[in-house]
Amino acid sequence: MTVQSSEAKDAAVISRRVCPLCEGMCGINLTLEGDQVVKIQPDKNNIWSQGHVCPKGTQLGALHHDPDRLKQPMIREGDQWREASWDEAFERIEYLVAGVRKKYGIDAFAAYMGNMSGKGFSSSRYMMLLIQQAKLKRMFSSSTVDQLPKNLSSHILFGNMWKIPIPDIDHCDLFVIMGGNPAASKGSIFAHRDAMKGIRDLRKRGGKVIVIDPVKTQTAQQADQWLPIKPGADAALLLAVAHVLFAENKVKLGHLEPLLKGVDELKTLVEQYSPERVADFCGLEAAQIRQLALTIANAPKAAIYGRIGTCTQAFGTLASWLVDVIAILTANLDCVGGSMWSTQVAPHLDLTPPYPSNAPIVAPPIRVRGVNGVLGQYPASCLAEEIDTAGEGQIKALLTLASNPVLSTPGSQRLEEALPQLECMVSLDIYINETTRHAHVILPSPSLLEQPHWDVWAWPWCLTSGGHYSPATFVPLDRPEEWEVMARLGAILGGKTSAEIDVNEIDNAYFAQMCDQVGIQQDHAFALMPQNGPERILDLCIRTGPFGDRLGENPNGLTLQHFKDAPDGLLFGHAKPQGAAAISTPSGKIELVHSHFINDLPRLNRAIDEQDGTGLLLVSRRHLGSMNSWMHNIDKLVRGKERCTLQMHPLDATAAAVSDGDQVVVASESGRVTATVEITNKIRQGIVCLPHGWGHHSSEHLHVAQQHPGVNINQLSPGRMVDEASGNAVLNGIPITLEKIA
Ligand SMILES: Nc1nc2c(c(=O)[nH]1)N[C@H]1C(S)=C(S)[C@@H](COP(=O)(O)OP(=O)(O)OC[C@H]3O[C@@H](n4cnc5c(=O)[nH]c(N)nc54)[C@H](O)[C@@H]3O)O[C@H]1N2
Ligand SMILES: Nc1nc2c(c(=O)[nH]1)N[C@H]1C(S)=C(S)[C@@H](COP(=O)(O)OP(=O)(O)OC[C@H]3O[C@@H](n4cnc5c(=O)[nH]c(N)nc54)[C@H](O)[C@@H]3O)O[C@H]1N2
Ligand code: SF4
Ligand SMILES: [Mo]
Repeated sequence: MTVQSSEAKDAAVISRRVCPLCEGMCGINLTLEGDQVVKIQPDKNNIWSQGHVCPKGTQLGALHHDPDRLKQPMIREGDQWREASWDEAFERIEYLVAGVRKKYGIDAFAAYMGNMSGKGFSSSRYMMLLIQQAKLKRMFSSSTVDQLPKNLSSHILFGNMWKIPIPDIDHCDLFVIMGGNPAASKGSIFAHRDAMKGIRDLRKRGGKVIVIDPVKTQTAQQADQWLPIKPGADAALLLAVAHVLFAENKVKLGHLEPLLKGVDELKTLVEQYSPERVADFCGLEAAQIRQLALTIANAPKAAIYGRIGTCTQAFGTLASWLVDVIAILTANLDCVGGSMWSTQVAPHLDLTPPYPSNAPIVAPPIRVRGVNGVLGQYPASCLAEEIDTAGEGQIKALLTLASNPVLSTPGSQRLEEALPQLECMVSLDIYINETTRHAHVILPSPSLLEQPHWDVWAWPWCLTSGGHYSPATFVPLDRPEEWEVMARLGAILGGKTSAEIDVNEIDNAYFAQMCDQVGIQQDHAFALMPQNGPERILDLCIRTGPFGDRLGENPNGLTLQHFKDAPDGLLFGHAKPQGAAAISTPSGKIELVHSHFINDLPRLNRAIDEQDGTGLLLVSRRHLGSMNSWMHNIDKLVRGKERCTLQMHPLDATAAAVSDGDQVVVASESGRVTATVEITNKIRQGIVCLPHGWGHHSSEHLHVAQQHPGVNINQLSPGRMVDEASGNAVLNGIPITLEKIA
C-alpha cells in the first residue's frame, strides 16, 4: 500500500480530504505515519466546512484500520469463509450466475442497492452502469425505506425526481422542520456546513424555528416551538394549513403565479380539511394549526422542510407533496429565504442514463404482492416474499451493493430467513454482517480512504454552488479498481463470460452515452479524456456543468484540474431563483393537483375519520455516533451509555407499570424484541421510540458491534405497511404493545 498525494509536514504527513459520510461534507486533515492514520482533525481551511466535523468523521482512520474490514474477496463454503483471489471470486460468481440463468432464466435476478453505494467515488458513478449491464428487471434499494415519496412528489410537481427544494435557512425568517432531526443526522436532502449553527444564527437574527415531530429531539429542544404531531398526520396538518391560508385570504402566489396549474382546484379541495376536522388526528389543537398557518403566511420569508419522518410514514407522498404546496401558496418556493433548487458544479444525477425524469411513475406490478413499481422501484419489503414464494420469476440470484437490508428494511425477520434460499448471492461490501453473511461471495470495496472523493449525493442538496476534490489517501496496489469490479460484475450478471468482457470497452460505451446526454461530440470527448474510470465522468460533469469549459468551447470555464489545484475547495456563490427553467413537467407548469396525489386522499380521509387513537405507536431515531446499521464496529463510536433504548413518556411508563432501566418485550404484528426502557418527557405521550440500525446478535464477524448488539427495530415494522402512492415503507407510527419482563 502506498501513500499518495499528501503534503509533508514535519515528520508526519497530512492528507487533506472530505468526509464522505453525510451531507455535512466536512473537510478533515489526516495525520499519517507510514500507512497509519494517527489523528484526524477538522480542516479549518476547507472553504465549505470551515472546521466543522462530527465524531464519525474523526473515526475514518479507525474504519480504515478495522481488522474486521474485508480486504480480499471472500468465498463462503457452508458456514465457513475463506479469502480468495479476485480471479477465483469472479470465477465462482460466473459459475453461480450461469447455474441460475440456465435453470431459471434472467427473470430470477435482482439487486438491492444501499445507502453507502451513493458515497463511494466509483460506486456512486457506476451503479447505473452495473444495473444496465445486468439487465435487471427488479430493483430494490434504500430509496423505498427513505425518500421515494419526495422523489415522486418532485417528479410530479416539477418534472424531475431529483428536483427537490432545499430550505434556505441562511436567509429565511422562519424555518419549519417536519420529521427531520439535523442535530443527529446533520441534515438530509439539505446540505449545510453546520445545520444547528444555521438554526442558532437564524434565531440570533430574530428568526423563528418550529419543529413538528412526535419526539422533542435535540433539534426541537433548540427551536422556538415544538409541535408534537402524531406519526403519519403531516398530510392532514398541511391540508388544514392550506385550508386556513385560503380561508383567511393569506394565499400569496407572487412570482410563482404564471408557473402554476390547479390553484382553484386546490382551493376547493382543501375546503373540507378545517383545523377542527384534523386536530384530533394530528394530536394538536385546532388553534395551534391555525396559528401555524398564520405564522407561515406572515413570515417575510419561510423555509418549510420535510424529511424522513414525513416520508417513512403512512401518507409519505401526500405529506411530501403538501410541504411544497404550502411553500408555493405562500410564495416561498424558488426564492431566497424560502425553498430553492441548487445549481451544481458537477450535475451528476441528471446525467446518468436513463435520465431519471423519464422514468414512468407506475411500473408493472410485482409478482407476489401485485403492487406497482414506482419510478422503477419496488417496495423493499417485497424482496423477502419474492425470494421465498415459489413460482415463475422467483428471485434466485441477488446482488447487494453497500446495503444491509436484514437490518434496514421492514419485515426483516422474513428476509433473514429467505436469503439462505438463494442459489446465488453476491455482495459488494466491506464487512461480513447481518446481510452479507448469507452471500456466496463478497467482493470488498476499497476503504473510503483508498478512493478519491467528490460528493455526488450532497452538492445537489446544497444552496451554495461549489466543489472539493479529495485525492485518495492510500492507493491499494493489489486489487482491481472498484469501477472495473462493477463493470465486470454487471456484465457477468447480464450473462457474459469473463472471456467476453472488456471493462474499458464497457466504460467507453457508458461514457459515450453520457456525452450524448450533454450534447458533446463523442470523438472530441474521447480525444481530450482518454483515461477510463470515475475521474473522467466527474471531469465531464464539471466541464459540461453550468460553470464548465464545455471541453474548450468556454475557455475560462472549469475542469476537474481546477479543483485538484485548489485543495481548500472552490465556491461559486448562493443559489439563484430558476423560474420556468426549473419545470419540466408535460404541461410545463407545476402540477399542483395531479391525479396521483388526489387518488390517495380517500385513504387519508378514512384514516382521519376512523382513527381509534388508543395504543402505543413506535417511531425511529438516529444518533450522531451511528450511521444507519454499520458504524457500530468502531469502538469509540459505541462506547458509553447504551443507546439502543426504548424511549417512552412518564405517563405511558406508569400505565404500563415499568420503570427506567426495566427490560420490556416490545411486540408488533410482525415480531418481538426485548429493549431497555428509558423514560423521558421529551416525547409525545402515546409514542415510543427506538433507534434504527441495531440488532448485531448474529454478527460474529463484527467483533466490536457484537458486544453492543442492540435490537433490530425493523423486526417490528410490518412489511405490508407502505405508503400506497409510492410503495415506500412505513417505519414510523407502528402499533406496538409492551410487556415488562419480570
Ligand atoms: N426503522 C427504520 N429503518 C430504517 C430507517 C429508519 O429511520 N428507521 N432509515 C432508512 C434509511 S433512510 C436508509 S438510507 C436505510 C439504510 O440502509 P441500507 O442502505 O440497507 O444500509 P446501511 O445500514 O446504510 O448499511 C450500509 C452497508 O454498506 C456497507 N458499507 C459501508 N461502507 C461501504 C463502502 O465503502 N463500500 C461498500 N460497498 N459497502 C460499504 C456496510 O457494511 C453495510 O452493509 O435504512 C433505512 N431503515
Ligand atoms: N448520525 C447519523 N446521521 C445520519 C444517518 C445516521 O444513521 N446517523 N443517516 C443518514 C440517512 S441515510 C438519512 S436518510 C438521514 C435522515 O435524516 P433525518 O430526516 O434528519 O432523520 P432522523 O434523525 O431520523 O429524524 C427523523 C425525525 O422524524 C420524526 N418522525 C417520525 N415520524 C414522524 C411523523 O410521522 N411526522 C413527523 N413530522 N415526524 C416524524 C422522528 O421522531 C425523528 O425525529 O440522516 C443521514 N444522516
Ligand atoms: S459524518 Fe457528516 S457531519 Fe460528521 S464529519 Fe462526516 S460529513 Fe461531517
Ligand atoms: Mo437514508
